[in-house]
Amino acid sequence: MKRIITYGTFDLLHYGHINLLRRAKQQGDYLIVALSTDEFNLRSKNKVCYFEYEKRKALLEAIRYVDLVIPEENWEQKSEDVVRYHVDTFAIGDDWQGQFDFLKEFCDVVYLPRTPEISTTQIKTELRK
Ligand code: C2G
Repeated sequence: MKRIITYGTFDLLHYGHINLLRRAKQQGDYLIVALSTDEFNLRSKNKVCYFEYEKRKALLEAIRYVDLVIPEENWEQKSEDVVRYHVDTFAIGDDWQGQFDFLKEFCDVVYLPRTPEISTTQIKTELRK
């Protein structure tokens, strides 16, 4: 069984996220999503989530491509996660191109095409009009 892991906030879940999760799942058989906690978002990603962690987790768990959701609490946990969960491939959107090449020591690393013209920031901006 080929195990894939990806990371993200996935707040205000939209079709760009779904495309990413589908593409990540297509890399193997089992997809783990490390979901940024509210604290990690606030402290390190400068993101204030609309939906709290438990709600974002429930949304992800309802998606057919997702097999397991774990918390992402810091930037440093990835290599540990890859070992602990016996991950074969780390996958993430190509807006992160090259940022996680250090993980090639532990697993394959793939950067997947980001869906253009959709983002949480854009949704929030348009809703304010
Ligand atoms: N994404 C995408 N297309 C979009 C928006 C997002 O493919 N239009 C992808 C991102 O590239 C990422 C995933 O969806 O792979 C989740 O996006 P975010 O929730 O914005 O996550 P991010 O802030 O990139 O967090 O340690 C890594 C970070 O936690 C990644």
